[in-house]
Amino acid sequence: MTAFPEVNQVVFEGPQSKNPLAFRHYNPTEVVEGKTMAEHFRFSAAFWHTMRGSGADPFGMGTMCRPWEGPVDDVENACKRVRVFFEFCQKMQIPFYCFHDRDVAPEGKNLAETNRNLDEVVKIFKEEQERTGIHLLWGTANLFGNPRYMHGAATSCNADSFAYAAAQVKKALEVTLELGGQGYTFWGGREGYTCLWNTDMKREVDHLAAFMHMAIDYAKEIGFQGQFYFEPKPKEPTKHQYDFDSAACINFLRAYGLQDYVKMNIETNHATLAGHSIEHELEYAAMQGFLGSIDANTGDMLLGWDTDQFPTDIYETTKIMLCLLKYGGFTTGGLNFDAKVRRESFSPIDLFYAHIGGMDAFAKGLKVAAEIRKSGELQQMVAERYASWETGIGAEIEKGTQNFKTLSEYMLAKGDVEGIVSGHQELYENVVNRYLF
Ligand code: XUL
Ligand code: CO
Repeated sequence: MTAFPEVNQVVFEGPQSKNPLAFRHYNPTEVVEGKTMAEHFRFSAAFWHTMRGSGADPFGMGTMCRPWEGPVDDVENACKRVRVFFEFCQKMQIPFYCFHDRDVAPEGKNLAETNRNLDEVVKIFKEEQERTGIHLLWGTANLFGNPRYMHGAATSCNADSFAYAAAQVKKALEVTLELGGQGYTFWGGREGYTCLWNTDMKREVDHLAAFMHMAIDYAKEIGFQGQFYFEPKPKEPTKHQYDFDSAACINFLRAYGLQDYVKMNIETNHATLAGHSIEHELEYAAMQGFLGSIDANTGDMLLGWDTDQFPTDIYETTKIMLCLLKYGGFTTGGLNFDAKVRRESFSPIDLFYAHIGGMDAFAKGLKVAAEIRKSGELQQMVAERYASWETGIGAEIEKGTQNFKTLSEYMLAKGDVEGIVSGHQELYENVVNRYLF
């Protein structure tokens, strides 16, 4: 039985290929800067979009044609869907996947039945992992969809909602461990607020930290050694999410003593919603040792909401790969396509076109980034820009041997600043473009 009879294996055919079901740049075994492309990217497919994306939006119902879906969303149907997912990942040469608990198995009458449903489906995941060699990059729990989380989960005003969320994450951690997952992601869901009049912010943020500590404690107890990630998003669904951006998240982690256990999972479209670029978010996290994983997608600059489109912009993938290479790449993390096909792209084959486009855009970005790094041109220009810190007063300030008094004496003797040079931003932009076209 095959769900995608029109696709064999998507393979690398080279830049000249016009085959829409082949890679033009992603060649998993090609070595760039000492690692294969497969090792660099650790590509992952998102179960929630790829298998559960219905195409529904606030203005219309689902549009997707998914012939493998049965008439009812029961455990049997869920198990069948898992096999389809693994066929897809295998044909795409995608070595990892991510899921939320509720994407993969239907909720039952109560928590116990829901947990049993999940266990049934997890058996199929295990079988399929063994059959294909595909691994779980990270697991997570959906703490936002059910009405019990209308006020949030860990930050809810209702203590039972917190308790239910704890029970859900406990189970999600067990399942992630069972599947050999390499990480676990916290995304805010509804952890934020819309109206400060009815909100005790301090209490909510304290609770969020307590919740994460409980998750970490439980992970230790059961022997889950995967990496925890925190995924920033500034808004949607709440107006003010507590996990606004890398800076807010890292501050939160440090303030509550979580910094040794949690790294960042950074998503392109979320960065845009925060008024940042993805490269800003990555650089900010990475320079402090918090870069964990990436949710790759892109937004639409004209729509301004979280459209979760597949990334195709080579300029952007180049910037992402420059940052990743600079900081040594992923360890436990990977590049998860938290992206969905457009509502109008309803046929199963579109799932292939979408992922091929994303993987090729990143592969091309990697090659361009490696070329830029190899020439050393940009690094040289930046080094020259900061040359005043290499010797003299600059070197002394960095060494910590200067203070306000000595610097004042230095400046009084010198009279004024010397040696300011142009930022040459346009030149930098032209240099980068030279590697692109
Ligand atoms: C939502 C989002 C989530 C997280 C996992 O915007 O990105 O799918 O990646 O909960
Ligand atoms: Co995401």
